[in-house]
Amino acid sequence: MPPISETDLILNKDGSVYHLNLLPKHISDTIITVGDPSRVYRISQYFDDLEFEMNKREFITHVGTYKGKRVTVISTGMGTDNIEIFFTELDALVNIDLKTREPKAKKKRMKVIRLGTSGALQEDIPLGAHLVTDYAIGFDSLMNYYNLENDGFEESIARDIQKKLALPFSPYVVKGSESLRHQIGDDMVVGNTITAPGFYAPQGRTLRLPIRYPKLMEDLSRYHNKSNDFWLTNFEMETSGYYAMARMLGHDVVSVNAIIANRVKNKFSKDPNKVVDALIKKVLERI
Ligand code: R1P
Repeated sequence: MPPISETDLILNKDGSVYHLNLLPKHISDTIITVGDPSRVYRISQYFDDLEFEMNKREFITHVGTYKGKRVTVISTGMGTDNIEIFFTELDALVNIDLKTREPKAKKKRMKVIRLGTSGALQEDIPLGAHLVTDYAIGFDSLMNYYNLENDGFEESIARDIQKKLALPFSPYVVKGSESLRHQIGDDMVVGNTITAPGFYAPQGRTLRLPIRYPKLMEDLSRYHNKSNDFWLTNFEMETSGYYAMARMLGHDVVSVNAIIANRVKNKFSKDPNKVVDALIKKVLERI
């Protein structure tokens, strides 16, 4: 294999990867990721010390230690398009020799924990709950550009959702890391998460524009695959990208969600920061 070209793998002058602006030495074995850049500071406030900070676009990174364990926290902004950039560059940092531009012979398996916010699709998931995603259901188009391999169960759920909701596109269904789910989220609500390619119409919200699927939210919350007792529990905007990229690149990932809205009850948390903060403390203790 020839070395990866300068335009496929873009490096900055200091040798760091293009968007994350990080070097291999900035990557801890377990990475915590968040959507909101300000959440990086909410996490690193608990660190014993902060050894490194980087700000580049929406990718803000803090590296430090928590109770003696080295942790890298990175924000990604919103959407699976950013997750593709994040995961590809993270993987390049550990699995490609940036000097020779060749993949390393021995691949490293990273642990990545997405710590995000989300809206519940079931009445009985209360505001303030912490939900760990078992399966992600991608309504985004990222996997049109990769060859993600799915098992028969994932394929059958994807087909069933498309059929029952009469969607003009085919969603993709992908499971996260079972071991990481137990490590981080054993006492959390276990759910199946819809990843939407937007916040308003793609999640059934209407302000001024008429939307194409006014019943989307209702249909998703009522969806039930009886033979597998498979329900859909919540909406957010990144998890499918994480689970799919992790499977293809050979990493372990789990998505934990602070439930700050209940879409069925039309309720939004009075104090979302409190819910997120409780989740941050839980995750830091368990990594
Ligand atoms: C939308 O408000 C954003 O919040 C959720 C969604 O996935 C989307 O990114 O997660 P974060 O709070 O982690 O950004």
